[in-house]
Amino acid sequence: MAQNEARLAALVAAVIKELQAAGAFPGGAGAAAEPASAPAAAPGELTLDLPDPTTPEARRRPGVAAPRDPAALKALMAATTARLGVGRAGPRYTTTALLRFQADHAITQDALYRDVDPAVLAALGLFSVQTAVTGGKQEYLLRPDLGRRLSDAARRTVVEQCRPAPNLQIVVGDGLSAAAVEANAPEMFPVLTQGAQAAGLTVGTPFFIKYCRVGVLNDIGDLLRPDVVVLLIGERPGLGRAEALSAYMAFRPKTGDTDADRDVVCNIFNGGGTNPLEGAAFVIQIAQKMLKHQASGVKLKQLSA
Ligand code: B12
Repeated sequence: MAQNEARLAALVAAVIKELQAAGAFPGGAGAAAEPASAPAAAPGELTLDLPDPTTPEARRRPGVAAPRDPAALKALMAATTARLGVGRAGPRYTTTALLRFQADHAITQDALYRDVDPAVLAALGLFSVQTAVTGGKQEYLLRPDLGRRLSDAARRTVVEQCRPAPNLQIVVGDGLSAAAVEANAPEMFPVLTQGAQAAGLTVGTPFFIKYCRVGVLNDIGDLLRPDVVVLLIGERPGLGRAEALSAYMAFRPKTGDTDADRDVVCNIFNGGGTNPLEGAAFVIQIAQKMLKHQASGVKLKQLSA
């Protein structure tokens, strides 16, 4: 028994030594030295003893042991969010690359499953309503049809609280990423409202829709009769990229309309996408175009070609 334990301890020590040599732990002799880890915890105390693998610096740190052209590799990695230069351990990922992959997956799951921070909505002065989804995020994911319809209570609230028939109705929906709404809506809102006013457009009462899908545009059109509706909604997150917001737009949407009647400004986020200020300005331009041609989607493209 004691002999087995001794052999196991020797095996673990050998594996740790190997991982250190491969650079998996801070202080190891591998290609990509990580920053120092947090101090050791007192016994029984939980602590994070690995550096955050998702910081921009960590992402840009090459994992290739001996690149032929280190400067070119760094430039290549800085040019894209794709996973380049992650290195390998034999035919496998390095531990660092695997941990980053898992951390990015966690970021994606967080963005998808959590709710938008109520403080962000309050700061934007939005009241909240819900679609016909009643069974939480799981039902929202499994039943897109329910996310395209406002609940009966939501219909009443919207009619009671919103100014009818504005030129521009702004709505925010959680969609597939709470992080996207939090990261971009606060920057977009002032530009949207001021841009609309400068263009001489009347703006409706904005509100927030929980468990929202793009197709809910039709209900909003039926209830409020706005000329143009813009729905700011969280896009399906990618690995480690959860802040991308879309602005889906439609001219006088109504029951039965499809995506062919809609337009979208996508990939709105700072640091690689359409920045939110530009995105908002673009939305106002499209709204003006929709009003001019009294159309949206494919019809608008044909009329404005
Ligand atoms: C998922 C997706 C799809 C799925 C939608 C299926 C579904 N039920 O979710 C499928 C594969 C069908 C699809 C098809 C198309 N898509 Co698409 N799609 C996406 C993707 C990856 C995510 C969208 C998302 O998160 N929406 C938010 C959630 C909450 O919305 P939802 O209500 O769940 O789903 C609706 C929207 O996704 C919408 N939708 C999806 N794509 C498009 C494209 C346009 C122009 C419109 C108006 C609506 C629309 O359709 C869904 C049903 O109503 C985006 C990439 C991105 N960065 O956003 C591209 C993206 C939106 N799609 C795009 C395009 C071009 C198309 C197509 C026109 C491709 C083609 N040539 O056929 C078609 C048209 C779709 C349509 N509905 O008529 C482009 C739009 C570019 C632009 N600015 O015009 C994007 C940005 C991809 C890209 N980078 O090129 N798409």
